[in-house]
Amino acid sequence: MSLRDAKTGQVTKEYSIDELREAARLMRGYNLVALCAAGSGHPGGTLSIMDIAAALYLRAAEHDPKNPDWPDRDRILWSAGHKAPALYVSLGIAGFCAIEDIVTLRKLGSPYQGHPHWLKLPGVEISSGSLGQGLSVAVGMALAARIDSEKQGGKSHKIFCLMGDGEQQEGQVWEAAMEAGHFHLDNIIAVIDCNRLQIDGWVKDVMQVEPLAAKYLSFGWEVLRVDGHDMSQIVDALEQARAVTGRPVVILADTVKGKGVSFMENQPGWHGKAPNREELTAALADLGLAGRIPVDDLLAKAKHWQTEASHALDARVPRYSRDFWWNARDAKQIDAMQVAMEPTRKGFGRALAECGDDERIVCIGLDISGSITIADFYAGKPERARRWISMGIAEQSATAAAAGLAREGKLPVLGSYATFSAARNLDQIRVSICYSNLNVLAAGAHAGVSVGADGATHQALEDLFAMLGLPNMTVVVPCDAIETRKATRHLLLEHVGPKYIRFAREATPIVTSESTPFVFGKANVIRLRAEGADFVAAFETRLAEDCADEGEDLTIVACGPMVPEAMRAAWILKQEFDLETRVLNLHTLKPIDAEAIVRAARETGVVITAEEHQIGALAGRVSLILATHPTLYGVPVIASAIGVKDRFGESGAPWELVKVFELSAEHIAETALELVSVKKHAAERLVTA
Ligand SMILES: Cc1ncc(C[n+]2csc(CCOP(=O)(O)OP(=O)(O)O)c2C)c(N)n1
Repeated sequence: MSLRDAKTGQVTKEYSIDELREAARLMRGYNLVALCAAGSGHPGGTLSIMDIAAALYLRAAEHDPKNPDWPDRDRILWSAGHKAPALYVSLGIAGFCAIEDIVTLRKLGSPYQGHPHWLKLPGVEISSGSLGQGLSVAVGMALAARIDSEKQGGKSHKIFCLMGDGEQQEGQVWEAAMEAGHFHLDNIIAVIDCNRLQIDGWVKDVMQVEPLAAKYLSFGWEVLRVDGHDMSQIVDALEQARAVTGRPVVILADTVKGKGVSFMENQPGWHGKAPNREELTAALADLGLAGRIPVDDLLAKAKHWQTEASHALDARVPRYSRDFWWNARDAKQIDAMQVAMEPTRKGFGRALAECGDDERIVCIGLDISGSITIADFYAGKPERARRWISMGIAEQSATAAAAGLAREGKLPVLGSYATFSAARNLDQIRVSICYSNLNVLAAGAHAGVSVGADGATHQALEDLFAMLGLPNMTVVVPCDAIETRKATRHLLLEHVGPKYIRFAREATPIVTSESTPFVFGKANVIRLRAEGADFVAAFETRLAEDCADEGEDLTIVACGPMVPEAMRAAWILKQEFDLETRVLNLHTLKPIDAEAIVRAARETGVVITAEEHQIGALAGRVSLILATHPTLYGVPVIASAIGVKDRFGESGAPWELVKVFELSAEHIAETALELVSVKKHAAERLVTA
C-alpha cells in the first residue's frame, strides 16, 4: 500500500520505517512553524498524532496526490478538526499541496482554515471542527461504498477516521460505533489518538472514557492497541486493520500530547496555544530540526500573505476624511477618542464568582471552562467544588442533565462555544428545558465572527434564530463585559425559567459603566454629546423610556458587540455629516422592548438593525414590530439591516472579520447615509407635491 498513480496503478513512492520517522519529524517542525505564524492553534494534539499521520498518508493509505478525487482512493477523515495543521502538513508532505504554503494557516483568505473545510483544499475529505461527527460521516461513506460495490462489482477502498480520546465523550461517537458494528462495516478503520489529555485536564478526571477497548469490542469492533509513537507498530497495525473482514477496526494509539517538544509534552496548557518565535526555536531544537527548516523564509511568506490580505481588505472598507477606528492614534489625531477593551465573556465569569455562594447554582463544565470563564465559579473556592460538575465534551447529554438538575430545584448553568451550547444541543434545549419550562441558564460564548482564526465551525451565527424562536426562552445579548456581568447576575438571581445569554470572545470596547442603567427587558438610548478624549464619556446613556425625542436623523438598534460599533457609527455620522443618531442598545432580545423601537421609528423615521449574527435574529424581531404595531400603520419608516449575509464565517483575525462581514461602524455609517438620503428625498417630494 502506498502513494499511487491513479491512472497507471503504479506505486509512486515507498517509504521505509526510517523515512517515515524522519517525515514525521519534519512534519512536526512545519506544523509548529505554521502555528507560530498563525499566532493561534493546537500544538498538543497535532504533535501527538503526527507519527500516525505520517504512516497513514505516506504508507498505509492508497491515494494519489495528483488526483485527489480518484474514486477508489482511501478516505481519511479528521473528525478531530482542531488537528487541522497536522492534516495540512500530511497533505503537504504527501504532495497534495506545497508544504511551504501551510504557513498561511488561519489567515484571511487562506485555504488552510483553522478547522478543515473540504471545499477549500483538495485532499481534505470532510469539513470538521465540531467534535464527534466524523465517525458518523465515515459510516455514511462506508455504506455508500458498499452500495456501489454491489452495483459496480468492487469498491474496496477504506475509510480512515481520526479521533481524539476526549472526543469519545460525545454520545454521537457511540451511535456511529453501534451503526458500524451493526452493519459490519469492515471498510472503516478508526484511529484514536489516546494522549489522555483534553482541554480541562486529564481525560480520566474530566470524564472517563476508558476502557475504550472493551467498549468498542462490545459494539462488534476489532480492537488493536499500539504505541502511537512507534512507527513499526503503527504501520503493522494499519496493515493488520486493512486485512480484517466482517467488522470495523479501531486502533487505540497510546500517545503523548505535545510529543517531541520537551516543554509541551503532557502539558494541558499547550492544547490551544501557539508557540512564539523563541518557543518555536526551542521546539525545533528539541525536535532535532535546528537549521533544517527555512523558518525565516516561511515566516516572511506568512507576513507577506497577511500584508496583501490586509491591503485588499482595507480597500473594501468605506473611507471617511479621517480614521475613526478604535483607538486610532497618529500624529494628526492626537485627540481621537480612546476606549478600554475587554472580552465580554469576562463579565460572565465575574458574575458567577460573585453569585456562586447561592446554593442553588450548579455549574456544568463542557471542557472549555477556562476560556469561556465558567471556571471562575469555583476558582479559589474549594467549597463550591461539589457544585461544579465536569461533563466533558458531551453537550447534548449535559443539557438534558441540566434539565434534571433544574427539575430538582437546582439552578444549573452550562456554557460552551455558542455553536455547541445552543445549536448542537438544540433539541435538548427545546424539549427538556423550554417545553418543561425549567430554570436553566445556557451561555453561548465565543459567538459571532469575531471568534476569529478558529473559523466557520466555531463562529455561531445562527444560534439566536433558535433561541429566540423557543417558547418560554429568555434571551439577553449584552454589549460589553460590564453589562454581561449585570445581565448574568439578573438572569441568575432574578429571572426564573429557561434563559440564554450570548457573548463574544474577542476583547471589545467597554462602553458602559457601573452606573449605566441595566433594566431587564428595557432598551437603553445612547446619544453622542460631545467629542472628547474619552469615548465613553462622549456619550450619554439612559433608559429609553426616560428619553424625550431629540429629533434625531436616524436610529441604530444594536445588541452585543455591535452596540459599540453603532456608537462609533454615530460618531462618524456626526463628525463627517452632522447627523444625529439615536443608538438603541437592545440587550434583552426576548422579551423585546417594543415600545422603544416603535418610538424610535416614529421619531426618527430611519431604523437600522446591527447584529453579529446572520441577518434576521434582531432584524426579524424589529421588522415584525415595525410591520405589525398598530401605532405604526401608515407611518413611513425606512429600514435596513447590518449583519452576516447568509454565508458561513471563515478564518481571519477578529477585527479583520468584522470588516470582511461588513459589520464595522464604517459599514453602518455608509448604510445610514443612504437611508437618511432616501428620507430627505421623500420629505422633499412631499413638500413639492
Ligand atoms: C462539539 C465540540 N465541543 C467542544 C469543542 C471544543 N474543543 C476543541 S478540542 C477539544 C478537546 C479535544 O480533546 P481530545 O479529543 O482529547 O483531543 P486532543 O487532546 O488530542 O487535542 C474541545 C473540547 C469542539 N471543537 N467541538
